[in-house]
Amino acid sequence: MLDLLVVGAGFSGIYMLQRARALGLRALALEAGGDVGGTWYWNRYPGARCDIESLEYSYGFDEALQQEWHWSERFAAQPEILRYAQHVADRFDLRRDIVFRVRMAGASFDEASSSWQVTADGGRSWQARHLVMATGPLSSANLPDIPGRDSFAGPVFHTGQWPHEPVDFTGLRVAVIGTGSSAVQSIPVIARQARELTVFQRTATYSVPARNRPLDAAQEADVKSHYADFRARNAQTMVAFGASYPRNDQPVRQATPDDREAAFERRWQIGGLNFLGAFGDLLTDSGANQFAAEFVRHKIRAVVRDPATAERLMPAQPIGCKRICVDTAYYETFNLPHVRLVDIAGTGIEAIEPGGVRVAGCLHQVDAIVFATGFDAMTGSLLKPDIRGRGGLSLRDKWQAGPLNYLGLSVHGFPNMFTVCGPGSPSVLTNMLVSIEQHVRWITDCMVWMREQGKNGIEAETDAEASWVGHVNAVAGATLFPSCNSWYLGANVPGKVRVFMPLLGFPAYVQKCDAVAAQGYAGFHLA
Ligand code: NA7
Repeated sequence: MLDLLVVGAGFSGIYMLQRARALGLRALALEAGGDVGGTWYWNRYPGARCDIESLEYSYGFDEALQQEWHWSERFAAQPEILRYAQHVADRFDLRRDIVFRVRMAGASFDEASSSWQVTADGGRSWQARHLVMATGPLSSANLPDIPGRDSFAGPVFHTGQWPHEPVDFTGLRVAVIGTGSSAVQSIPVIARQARELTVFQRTATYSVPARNRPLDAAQEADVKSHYADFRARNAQTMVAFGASYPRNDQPVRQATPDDREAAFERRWQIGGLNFLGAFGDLLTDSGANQFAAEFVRHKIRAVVRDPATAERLMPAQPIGCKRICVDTAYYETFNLPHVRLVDIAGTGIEAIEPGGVRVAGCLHQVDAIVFATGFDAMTGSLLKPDIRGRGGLSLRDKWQAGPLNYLGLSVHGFPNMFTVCGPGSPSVLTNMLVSIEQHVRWITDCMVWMREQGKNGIEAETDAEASWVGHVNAVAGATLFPSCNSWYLGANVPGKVRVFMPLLGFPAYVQKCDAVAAQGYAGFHLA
């Protein structure tokens, strides 16, 4: 029997494998893709790029690794991040314990042996003491069920399932549906090829310029001279990144109008997600938020020449309650004569027909459709396989009213199952690499502790998980996050229960996890 079976060989899965092996645990990983990389294996759409800076979006667990790897840009593009994941897999010889092109079908917990029986499509199966779901919070594509969707005569793409072979839009009329991060990154690149580009927008989005550039050699050398300190400082921020641009805790109304605009402008010029760190209350006070929102709307007006298009691009929701986008020439792209914006707020898309996309009775003729419609976030990839815990309890049934778990790590009724960056943990509200490393360390330390203590079963207690979900929602409730229809709340998927899933605040979460472990895994039942 394996000590652990890991599902997924993205950044969570490969580090889980590396650390388990280093601690003398027998581990195997299953991966649906043909190689490591997870998100960065699947999301190959034009313009795909990380919105966390390269020097931060990388592992810190091995000093030699972080010294030897060189990033070429401030924000790395998908091919380079994929090469990095492949490099890590080679460097630590991880591929020999990864079964590729195998998709988990289900798993069931056997009480007698206190172990998991995991099955894959095609009928193969494995037995393991622990099941580690390293399936990623944004890996289950959301392909909306639009009438006639499958009748379209031309090629159809989803940004999160992009083909491996090159896609050439030259001379084609292309539709992009959605205006989240994937759309904002791909639209300017697709526009360079397409003959016509029509963007279907349900909710206008706030986007801040990336100001991407080649990585500065002096900055790289400086960070590498004290990499551990650099990472530790980042891990002490709420979001586990961006300590180089410290958040100004001052409330926005304490600043004079000139100072306020100057602070926003400074961050706009720096570029990237740190824009919302300009003042301390932008995500907690809707009046304060309006100042930042209006600043961005003003930028949109200044860039987009056609006033009607600029108006349609103007977001109305609080800035930041949906993840802000980081772009290169997104708004500028709408000045190109062959790019059009179709507002579908209120109407939605009526139908997809062989020749195009119909909205409010009007057929927009296109040759190719790109769905940039996001993911069934946080729970989608956990609920796709049929996971059965003690007594045959299904995870889908257990989570009918939302993902009930403790620390985003463990579910009552599902002993010895851990979720890496599961709902209820900071995950997508942080630099994912930092959260991944913290979870992998915590989970593997727990397994080693169990081995030393002669325990063969661990699961969250019911009280602990109920109060944890309450805590996650209370923390979010003190902010503006729940005030719009974001995927954090599951609002982007029709019929999904509305529960705020990620936890805001990395340092407090780490403290809590450490305290739980120090108290002999308080809130967990051990067998
Ligand atoms: P997102 O951010 O969920 O964006 C998806 C976009 O697709 C968004 O504009 C949605 O509009 C739109 N959408 C979703 N369903 C539909 C339907 N049925 N009709 C029209 N438009 C629709 O996904 P991304 O892939 O861009 O980014 C996900 C994360 O990956 C991102 O936050 C980064 O962390 C990396 P809506 O806003 O729901 O009205």
